[in-house]
Amino acid sequence: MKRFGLKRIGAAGGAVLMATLALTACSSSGGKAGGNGKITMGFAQVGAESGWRTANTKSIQQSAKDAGITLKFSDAQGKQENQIKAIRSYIQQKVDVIAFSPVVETGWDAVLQEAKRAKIPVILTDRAVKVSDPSLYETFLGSDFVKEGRLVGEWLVQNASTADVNGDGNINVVQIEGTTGSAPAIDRKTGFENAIKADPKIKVIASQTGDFTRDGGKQVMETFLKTQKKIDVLFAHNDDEGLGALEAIKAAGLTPGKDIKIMTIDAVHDGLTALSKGEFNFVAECSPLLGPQLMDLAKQVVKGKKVPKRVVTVETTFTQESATKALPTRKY
Ligand code: GYE
Repeated sequence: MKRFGLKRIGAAGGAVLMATLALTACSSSGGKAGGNGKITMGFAQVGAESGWRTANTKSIQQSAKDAGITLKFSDAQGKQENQIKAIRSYIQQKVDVIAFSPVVETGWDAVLQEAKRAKIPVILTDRAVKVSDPSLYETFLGSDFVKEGRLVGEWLVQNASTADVNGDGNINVVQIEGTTGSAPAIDRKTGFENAIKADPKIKVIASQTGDFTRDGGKQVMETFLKTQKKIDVLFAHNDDEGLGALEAIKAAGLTPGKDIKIMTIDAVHDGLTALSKGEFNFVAECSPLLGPQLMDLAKQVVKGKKVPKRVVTVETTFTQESATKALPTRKY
């Protein structure tokens, strides 16, 4: 079995990906279409929980059209059981390739084995799974969530001198986590908490899930504001949670960005707007524009070509100045 290295490819790096794939070897397994036949993809989406997800769905639908791929799309409304049902129905419909963004990491072995038995290749997009047999999927396309969390933590360590808002010598962080059990929530927490170990003054004093939604972020922040006396910093696992938290902070008579420093992940338009206004202080980017790369990968696996097991999107980080510059041309 040939080994493939980790490829780092930007959201607009389809050309690089194609070049990479062209060099890879053919395998005998894979889908039935290919050649000039039209490919049908079944895509099981998480839901519509955030601005990121909306942009991701649009990217997938548009790219399928552009690539001439017939897309069967389902929205699981945040429930794993719905995603499993959708995948089973794609297997029954004998689609050429199944792609999905797994709501949580575990519990996929059985349904992925069914897809394998039906010889339908599976591509993971955005979020990872934990399965006993890695041959149950062809490739995983998405961000490095541990790195995103680390970049946020490193920024806080570097800016610690301005983050002790309460001036008591400690930097008290509250964390609003993403969906419990999801790869981005697990990995962002790990990356962040490891990075802040560099400064013993920085402590996570409370951490709770906001399920990646505005409402969730607002509710959790209300609880934090009631139960925690000295909050210096908020780390929200996505922009929407941070935007919900802004409402709670303002309602408590505090000024976001000043009385509480705020760091988030995603960098969708609304998040960058808050950053540009000084209501957020730092945002790590997570690109939702995975559609073009997904369609490229789908065409390859349907032809039975081997593709890199992991394709990582290249991302950046934003401060107030760079957010202000990026906003006019921001695509999502
Ligand atoms: O950060 C969040 C969304 O899985 C990377 O899911 C994705 C996350 C994203 O709901 O906004």
